[in-house]
Amino acid sequence: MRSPRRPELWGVVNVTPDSFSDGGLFVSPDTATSHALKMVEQGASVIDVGGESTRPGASRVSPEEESARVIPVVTALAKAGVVVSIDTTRASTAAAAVDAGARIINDVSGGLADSEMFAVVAACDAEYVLMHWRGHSDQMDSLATYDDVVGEVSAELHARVSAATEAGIDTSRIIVDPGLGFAKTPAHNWTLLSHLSELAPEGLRMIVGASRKRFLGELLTGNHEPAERDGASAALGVLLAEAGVFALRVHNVGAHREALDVWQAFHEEGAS
Ligand code: PMM
Repeated sequence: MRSPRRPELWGVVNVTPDSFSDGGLFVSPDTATSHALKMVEQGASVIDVGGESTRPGASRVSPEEESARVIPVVTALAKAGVVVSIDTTRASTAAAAVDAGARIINDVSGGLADSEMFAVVAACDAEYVLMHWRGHSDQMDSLATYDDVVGEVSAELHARVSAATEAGIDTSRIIVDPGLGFAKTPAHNWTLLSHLSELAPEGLRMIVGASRKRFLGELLTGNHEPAERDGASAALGVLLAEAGVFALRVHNVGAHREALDVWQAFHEEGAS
C-alpha cells in the first residue's frame, strides 16, 4: 500500500488576548517564544505567529499594535533557527516579519485584504500561504452563502492564485488553504474536506487549518472547550494525511505527531 508523504506540522502561536483557542495565553513575547520552542521539540517544522485574532466577530487591531505583538517573537524564533511563518493580512506586518527573519507569509485573505500584499510577497523569497477568504471576521458569517461550495471555493482560489502569479509570485512558492470556518458553516467545512483534491490548481501544495475549530466542537456534544477538541483534531489530521495534504496547522503538536506516527506505521506495515 503506497501512502502519501507525511504532512508537516505547523504549530500555532497567537500573540493575542482574544484568539478562540489560545487567546491570552501567549501575550508576552517570552511565553510565546518558549511555547513555540516546545512545539518545535514536539515535531513542528514551522511556527505560525499571529498578532490579530481572526475568530468570527473579532475586531481589528492597529498595524502598530499587530507588529508590536509579533515582531519580538518572530525575531527570537528566527534567531533560534526556527522556520517562522507570519500570520497576517497586512503587507506592512508581513514585510517587517520577513525583515525579522520570517520565511513564510500566511495571509488568510489570499491578498484581498491589502492591495500591497502581493507586491511584498513578490519582492521577497518567502513562501506564501494563500487562503480562501471572503471578508473580515466581523462580516464573514454573513458571507457564508454558496449554491455550490466546492465549485465556488475552487473558482475563487483559482482566481487568487492567477492574480498572485500575475503579480510575479511563482506557483512553486504558493501553498493554498481552503480556509475552514472563514465564511463557511460547519456543513460547508465538511463538504470541502471531502473534496479537497478539487479545490486547488493542479500541483500546488495544500495546508489545512482544522485544529480545535468550532465545527469539531459542534460534533462533540457537550465538549465545546477548544483545548478539548484535540482528539477530534488529530483524527481529522490522519484523514488529511491520507488525502495527501502538505501541512496541518495545529495547536497541539504532540497529539498530531502521535496520530501521524500511527498513520505512518500503519502504512509501513502495509508495505512490508
Ligand atoms: N485559521 C486561523 C488563523 N490562521 N491560517 C491558515 N492558513 N489557515 C487557517 O485555517 C487559519 C489561519 C484561525 O484559528 P486560530 O485562531 O487558532 O489561529
